[in-house]
Amino acid sequence: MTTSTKHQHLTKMPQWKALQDHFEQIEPQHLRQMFADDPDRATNLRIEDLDILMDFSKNRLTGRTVELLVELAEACGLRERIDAMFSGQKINITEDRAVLHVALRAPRGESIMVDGKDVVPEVHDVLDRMSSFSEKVRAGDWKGHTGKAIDSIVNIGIGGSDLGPEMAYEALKFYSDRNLKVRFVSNVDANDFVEKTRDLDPETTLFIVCSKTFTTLETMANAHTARDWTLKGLGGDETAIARHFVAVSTNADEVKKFGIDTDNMFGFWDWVGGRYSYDSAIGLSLMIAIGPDRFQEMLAGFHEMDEHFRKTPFERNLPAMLGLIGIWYNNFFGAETVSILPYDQYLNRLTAYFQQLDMESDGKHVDLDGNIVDYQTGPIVWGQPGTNGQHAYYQLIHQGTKLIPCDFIGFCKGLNPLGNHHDLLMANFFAQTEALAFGKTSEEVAAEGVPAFQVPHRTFTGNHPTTTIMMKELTPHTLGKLIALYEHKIFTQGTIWHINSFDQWGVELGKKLAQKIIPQLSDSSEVLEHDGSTNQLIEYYRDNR
Ligand code: G6Q
Repeated sequence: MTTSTKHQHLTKMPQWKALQDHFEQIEPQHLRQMFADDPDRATNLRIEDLDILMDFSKNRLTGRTVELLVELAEACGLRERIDAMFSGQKINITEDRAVLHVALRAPRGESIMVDGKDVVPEVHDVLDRMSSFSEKVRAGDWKGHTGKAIDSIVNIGIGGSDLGPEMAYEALKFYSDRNLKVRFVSNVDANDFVEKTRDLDPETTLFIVCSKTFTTLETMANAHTARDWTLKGLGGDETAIARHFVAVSTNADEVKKFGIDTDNMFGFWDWVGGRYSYDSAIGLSLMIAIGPDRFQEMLAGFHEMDEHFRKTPFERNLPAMLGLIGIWYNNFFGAETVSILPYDQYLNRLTAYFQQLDMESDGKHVDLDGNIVDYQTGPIVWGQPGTNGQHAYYQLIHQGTKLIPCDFIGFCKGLNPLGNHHDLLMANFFAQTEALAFGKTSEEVAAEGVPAFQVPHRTFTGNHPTTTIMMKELTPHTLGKLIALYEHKIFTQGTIWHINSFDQWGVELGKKLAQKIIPQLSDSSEVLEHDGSTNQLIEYYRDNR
């Protein structure tokens, strides 16, 4: 088991103190002034690499801030931690596991060792099996029980076994086979299963049960309901299950118990965290939708970003800088949240996905040595695609009292050229970061002839920080780069905070309590021994269910 390296307390480090002192100088400055003082600001505070332009000049920082943040990253051992992750060391110390989502996109022929075994050949074996299965389904050669081709795919999973594939399917829908219906059932609420299957035909529906453990309550409940739905629709013949169910799991025993032939099981490994798993077999539904070649293009995009993260000096390193900018606001400005705003409708599930990726990874209050931290860790992540948010909550970002750093994500080309829609979308994209940074002074407002009583209400203070990430076009390849960018951003921050970004003990307690409550709901003779509030709520439910 790898223990954490000897660690100096974060807030006592000279690099941290230097940033605190520096913050005192930066905090009173306005972006308006910063741009006026430095004509090269926009060109100096940006990184262009891997066909990505990341402009961070509209942030409340200077070149000196970048230097100090990079010094902090170095002092916190970011370089060593990256090497430890990429070389398969067991950096997930509370679960004694390696953290190797980067191996999922390692090209054939590379080698990454875990416990003396090269894992890359196994990754490619599974990818090959996924590819041939996907091709069969896409070509109509995989027949259902009654001999009909499959036209509907239902992924059953939750959390990491749902959010990633769903987000990526939505993101890459443009590239998907439109003859296939692809659905994602996750909630244990029956409304989810019923609504997602109401127009599907059991004869032509394939369920992919995705669960690393194959014991998750919600997924197993939905999988059993799907089994009943299939058997009912196909006359009750148990042999139908083999044609209509495949599993993605690390738990072959439980898959067998459920009745799925392990020939129809696609494996992955304990060194892949759920929320980092959609580029493993957990992405099978996506691969069927977009085809194996496009899936491979996506993996190549991930890998490009992995290599960039591993090899590029931090001041030119996209994920490292994105992470360090986040540290600057989270720990020095005291910002509680970060808003991620993709200007692309296909990315409508991106922020929900990043919410899990970030908040489950870095939502920790104990450091790697078991000490309670005395600094802030992971931010609250939220947002939805522009321009819709502009007509809803952007008001608070512009004129509220809270500091909300935002990431704006946009593409130069739209996938569906339709009149001037894309220019309209992007005009808003550019206008928002400009308005947020520079605002509108009361003098400017008054000069427009606005009545005096309205002037304070119509003034925009500006100085609201944004980072703009632009790519040429949304493709499988660019999606891979974008997701890896945020994966490594989160890793960078977790490293600075000296926390384990790869466990999630916080979800356990609620799960255990739910198990205890299940029998109490239907059996009124079960004595309730919760707190007064919980007892009262359960009683109300029992009386009215
Ligand atoms: C992700 C989490 C969690 C997990 C789900 C589903 O990192 O561990 O979201 O993915 O609880 O777990 P199973 O895949 O085991 O069903």
